[in-house]
Amino acid sequence: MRDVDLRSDTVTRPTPAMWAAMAVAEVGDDVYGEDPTVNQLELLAAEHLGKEAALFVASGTQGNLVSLLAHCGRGDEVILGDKSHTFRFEQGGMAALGGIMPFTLPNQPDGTLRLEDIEAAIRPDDAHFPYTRLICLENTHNLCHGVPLTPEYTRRVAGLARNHGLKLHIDGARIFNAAAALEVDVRELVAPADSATFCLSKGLCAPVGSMVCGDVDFIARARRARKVLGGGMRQAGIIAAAGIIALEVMTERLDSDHASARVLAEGLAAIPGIHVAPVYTNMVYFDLDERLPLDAYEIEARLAARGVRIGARSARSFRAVTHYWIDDEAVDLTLDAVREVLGTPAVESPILHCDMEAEH
Ligand code: TLP
Repeated sequence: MRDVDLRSDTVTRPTPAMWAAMAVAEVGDDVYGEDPTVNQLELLAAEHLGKEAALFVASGTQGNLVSLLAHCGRGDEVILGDKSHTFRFEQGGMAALGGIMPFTLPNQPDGTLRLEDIEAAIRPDDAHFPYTRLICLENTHNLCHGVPLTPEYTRRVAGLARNHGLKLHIDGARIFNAAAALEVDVRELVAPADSATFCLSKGLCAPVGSMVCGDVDFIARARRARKVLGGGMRQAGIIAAAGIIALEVMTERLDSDHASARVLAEGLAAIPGIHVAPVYTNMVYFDLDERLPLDAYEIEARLAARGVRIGARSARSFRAVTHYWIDDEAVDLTLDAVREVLGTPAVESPILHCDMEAEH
């Protein structure tokens, strides 16, 4: 039975080219700055994002944490979205390890923070308050259905940050998906920011790793923060070799994952009782009608028994994420399995299309 795993793009295994590159990677001690493959990856990442320097870190979570530690001191405050990954899913690392306080603002359905909300959240210079130091955005925005943030919006937030002497960080775990969806150079998306992270190990298929990008001074501070977090990785060239392929090759093919997501969404939307959220990139969020007798956890288990893995997010909702290993056949198998579990016959025609653009 073929295994179809749509729980996340984090499940992606390395491509054959990555395995080959890892087998022959030149390595050295990266804590001494002597791993040539890591050094090459860092140069390439900085170049791709249009920043002065870059740092190879273990994960997206570590990348965001070292960025926050490099921008903020203890007692400083960070403005970020209430649906951001950094606030929701990083164990409060900024507070636990950095003494940094999150000031959350409501993420709008399009993943943005309202400029007036940001402005109102910035603390005046008053001994009662912490110093506001940083604004964080997330692009694409995971919990907001994988929506990309535009360069225009990012520039406006950066302008506001600059006017108040604040820094701007972008959690760009999937920034190359944003660039592909918006058809812009990724540099445009991060140029207004002081720092940006992106993940090599999600849709880009590398087995491990993320990059932190920014100016030379910021990266020097981030490097120190990585070390204190135990992130000095020594002969990391083995995994950096896969990262180079992720960056140079895999960033060029993300449109195909977005197309698969649209086909999957259209197929799901045609199944009675399923409501599909707008699809912008590689994420398909969908809900179950209250009248369906099975809950999402039961459906998840029955799909898994058929070799199809989709993550239930609550008793009535799911997220499916497309990636390199999800081809047309995998999408068909998924739709067949969902129909079977819900007891719905395949819809021949006409296919009901959900309007992907409607809510954006
Ligand atoms: N997201 C994972 C889970 O943690 C939810 C996923 O399956 O989507 N920023 C964003 C926007 C992310 O979506 C993630 C991972 C991270 C940071 C953290 O990356 P890792 O898992 O490498 O620490």
